[in-house]
Amino acid sequence: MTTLAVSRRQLLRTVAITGVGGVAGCGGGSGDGGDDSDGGTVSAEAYPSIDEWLTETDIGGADDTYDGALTDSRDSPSLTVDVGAEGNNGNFAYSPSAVVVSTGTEIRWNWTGEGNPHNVEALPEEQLGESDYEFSSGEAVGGSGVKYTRTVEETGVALYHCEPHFSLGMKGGIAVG
Ligand SMILES: [Cu+2]
Repeated sequence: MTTLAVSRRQLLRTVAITGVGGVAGCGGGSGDGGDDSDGGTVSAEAYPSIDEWLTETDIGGADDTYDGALTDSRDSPSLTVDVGAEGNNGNFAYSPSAVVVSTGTEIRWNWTGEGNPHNVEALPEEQLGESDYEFSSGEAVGGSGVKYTRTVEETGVALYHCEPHFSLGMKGGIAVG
C-alpha cells in the first residue's frame, strides 16, 4: 500500500486559503497553562542546531528568552513572530524565537515598533552553516506595522538573526517539517 503524505499538506493548504483566522495570543508564555490542545512546546533535543544557535556565544549572543523548548505551531497554517519582543535586555528578541512548523506554513514577522530598527536575516554561510534557508528582510527598519512574510516549503531548519542586535542575542530558529 502506498502512503501519500500529501493529504495533511493539502489539508493545511486548504485551511490557509479559507481561514484568515485570529491572531494567536502572544501572552508571555511563562505559565504552565492548563490546555494541552494546540500551542504546546517540544523539547529542543530533537533540533540540536536550533538549540546551539540560540545558546552559543561565539557567533552573536545567546537569546535569553530561549528556555530549551520550541513552540509547537505544526497545526497552524501560519505563524506570527513578533520582531522587537521583550528580551535580551530590552526589546531585542523575536517571539517565539524557537518554533516548529509544518511545511507550507506562512511565517509572518511583525515589527512591534519597540527596540530600535530590526531586520530578519538568514545567512547560512555566515552563521553556523546549518541553516537550510537563506532569506533577508533587507536593511533594518524601525516603527511598528512593518511586516516580512515568507512561506517555508521545504523540510529543514532556518536559523536567522537581527543584524543590529545579533550580539545581544536577537536570534531565531524555525524547524520545518
Ligand atoms: Cu533587532
